[in-house]
Amino acid sequence: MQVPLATLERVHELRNQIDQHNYHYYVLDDPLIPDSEFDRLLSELQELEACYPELITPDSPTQRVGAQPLEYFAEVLHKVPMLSLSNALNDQELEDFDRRVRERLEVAFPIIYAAEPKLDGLAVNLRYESGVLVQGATRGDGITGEDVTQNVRTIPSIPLRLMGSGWPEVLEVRGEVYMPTAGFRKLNLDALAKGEKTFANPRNAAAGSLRQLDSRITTQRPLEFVCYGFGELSGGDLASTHSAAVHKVAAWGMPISPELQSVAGLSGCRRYFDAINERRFELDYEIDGVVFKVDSLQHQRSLGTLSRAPRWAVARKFPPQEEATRLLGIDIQVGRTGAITPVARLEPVSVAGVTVTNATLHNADEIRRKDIRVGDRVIVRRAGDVIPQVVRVVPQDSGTREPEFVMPSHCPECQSELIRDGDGVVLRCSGGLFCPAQRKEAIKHFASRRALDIEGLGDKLVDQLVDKGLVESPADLYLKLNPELLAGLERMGPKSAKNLCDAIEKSKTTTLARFLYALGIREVGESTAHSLAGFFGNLQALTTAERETLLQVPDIGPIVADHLYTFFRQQHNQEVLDDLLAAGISWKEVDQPEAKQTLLAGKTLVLTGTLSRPRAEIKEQLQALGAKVSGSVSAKTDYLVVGTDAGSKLDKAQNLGVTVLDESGLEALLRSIGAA
Ligand code: 9MJ
Repeated sequence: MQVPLATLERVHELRNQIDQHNYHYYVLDDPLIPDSEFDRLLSELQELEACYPELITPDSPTQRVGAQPLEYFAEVLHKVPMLSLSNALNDQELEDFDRRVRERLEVAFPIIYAAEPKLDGLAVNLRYESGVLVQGATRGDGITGEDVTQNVRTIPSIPLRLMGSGWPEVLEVRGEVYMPTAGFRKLNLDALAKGEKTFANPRNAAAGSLRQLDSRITTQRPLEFVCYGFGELSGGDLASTHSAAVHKVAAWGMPISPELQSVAGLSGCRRYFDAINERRFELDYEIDGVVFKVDSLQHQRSLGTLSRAPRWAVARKFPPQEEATRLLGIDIQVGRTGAITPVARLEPVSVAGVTVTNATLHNADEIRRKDIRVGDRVIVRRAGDVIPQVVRVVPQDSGTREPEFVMPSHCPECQSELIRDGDGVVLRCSGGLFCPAQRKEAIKHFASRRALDIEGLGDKLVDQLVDKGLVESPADLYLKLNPELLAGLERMGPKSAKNLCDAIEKSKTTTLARFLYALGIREVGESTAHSLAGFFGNLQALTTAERETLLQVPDIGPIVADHLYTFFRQQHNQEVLDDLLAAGISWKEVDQPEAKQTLLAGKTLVLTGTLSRPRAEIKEQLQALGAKVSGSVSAKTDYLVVGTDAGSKLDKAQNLGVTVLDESGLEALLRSIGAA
């Protein structure tokens, strides 16, 4: 059937429009039209292609949805080998690298390096011929990889054809396919809910998703791509520096790292490394270091490669986050609310520069699932500020192992019976504040920085105070301690005793929200405490509130309402409150103008991108107005506040129809309620 000219033109027009919108949505993070309109364009193209199948080309945007499963991956021979990187594991090795480069090039001036984060995913080669994606291949051994064309086509940020003009006839773009952390978490949560296998880390998830014979599975996985290099190039040239070449392909629609920078000399490299290391856990994806590449391509050519790695590049790796060590024993820890956690006592090991001697084992089910036994060699992981955890057991050589660990039936601290929580996983000590462990934790929480902030009252000191029977409840801190008594304790001189007494005195002036948080009521975190303070305005109204009233507080559901109601009805807790107030704890009653209550109270905001004021400051201001500030965008988010360089959160907010405010919008909102 002859295709009418008008149809042909429309198909071209639709493809151009869809490619443009895809680019704005997935690469620039800045969509031009609502999703519904995009869907309409795509459906129209699909319908036309269904009527005239001869119009379907591999670079049509309809071809991203996954194809028939393969039986195996074909082999791809890389014409230009895909190199790996040599590592610099410490600053000295980075210095050595820079010196070797300068010596080989015989230059005295500082070398300009292109600096990029080192993504932890899977290296791929994308081959474009006349601007059209014709092949995607994994690195494999660097010489032969696997043909994963069907799968890379499903990655929305990878252009199926390049934008603009002037591309080399053959252009091989190299980079990393990776899975952003948020997508990885969601994938694992969904897998858990379905009883399926989870992935150990985003790298494995990316690799497992890209090496799927069925690309209809790959298409459902949240994969992304960044370009950081090139393979074969013919029939055209790119630029004279690495960074200019990368920016050139970016202009043709290729995603590149927003962190790519040129830096000068060793000192520039060090500064870049420190800056990225600092922000490492704020990034939306996992990285294991940064890469420095001699920026001049001419210099790269004269340096050449050494076996499998170029002499012109180095990966300055972060210290490893996982180490092997021996499990010496399993202790039982009793938390503030009585929750029992098995804790691994480890042979001390340095993980990413911090000595780890303890790690959480979560619960008895986890110990059983991972088959962890005392005496085993185990892998310990530290990520960000979270408590180290035992990831798995290193396979043992010898056949003899200790017997399986058995959880106790009674609290090791107070001998009260341990009972299973509602969900059946968590064991809890039934001793309440009779249990010294719970008493200590309650006092530590009360004094912690975000609660009453008693400086100098450390964990060890609280342990001593409780063990010696000097303090039984938070109120005792105010009623029973004095400088003479404190000075008699271990590691306490007269000066620190006096300082501590001053800090205790100072903590008496606080806010209602801090006070509520300090009480350590189950499930009442800082944000809930702020909501409660904003809603009730005073303690009396809260302690006498009925369940129904509590349920009217924004973000408080039946479980938290129940915890609150029960807490304030217990004679013992009422006494604690009375004692604390009698000890002189006080706060300014906040009167809430009508507008403040209605506009932001109970609203959930998310902050993203770089803002002109410290995030913590904005957060505190919003919370004081009764708003909740959350770390991730969901359907429950009321406002997303975006600074510069907003990333995937903006994307998600727009998809969910969440109101997006820029900083001036937020300031206007605050002014309108008299808060700015
Ligand atoms: C990663 N993984 O982010 C290279 N890489 O360059 C960056 N890997 C690389 N560059 C040459 N940013 C070989 C590998």
